[in-house]
Amino acid sequence: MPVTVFTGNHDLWMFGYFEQELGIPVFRAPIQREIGGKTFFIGHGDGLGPNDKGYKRMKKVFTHPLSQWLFQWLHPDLGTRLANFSSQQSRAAMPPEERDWLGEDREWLLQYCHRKIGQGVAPDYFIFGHRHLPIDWLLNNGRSRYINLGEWLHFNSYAVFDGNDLELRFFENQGRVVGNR
Ligand SMILES: [Mn+2]
Repeated sequence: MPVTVFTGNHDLWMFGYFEQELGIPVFRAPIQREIGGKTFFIGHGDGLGPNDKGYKRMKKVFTHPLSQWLFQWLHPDLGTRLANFSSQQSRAAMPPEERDWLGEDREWLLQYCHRKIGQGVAPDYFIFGHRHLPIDWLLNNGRSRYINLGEWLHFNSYAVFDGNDLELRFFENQGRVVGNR
């Protein structure tokens, strides 16, 4: 089965291993693809939209070769501890029971989709993760949909494209999709 990986905020230091050893393509920025006559705009979703300025700054630092060079001089005991700490910080920032729809003005990825549509990018599906909430939202051009895949730790949610339409599903779990359709 072909696998494609999109790096997100937990994978900023994913380098060539998947591509070189496993032949799995890795994308570090959103891509657009046509699949079965439908158009898809796919990405992880980190650092997109109007806000999240702190993360955008941090991403610049983390992806800079100088920071990566400096980090490799830390003793692995310290480096691993630092990496675990920073990763837990961001996971704890949004516990599953608090993951409610924030409203159209506070959902950054929704705003990102609308901005893209304003720029003439109007795929059938915008597909993101990162928000950790299963979302299927009809956008304001009346045609494009913002799909958020949710996540696998609590909701077990995923999306299936049957060649005609795309649907969010839940594996062995009663799930709820946030939507406006
Ligand atoms: Mn993320």
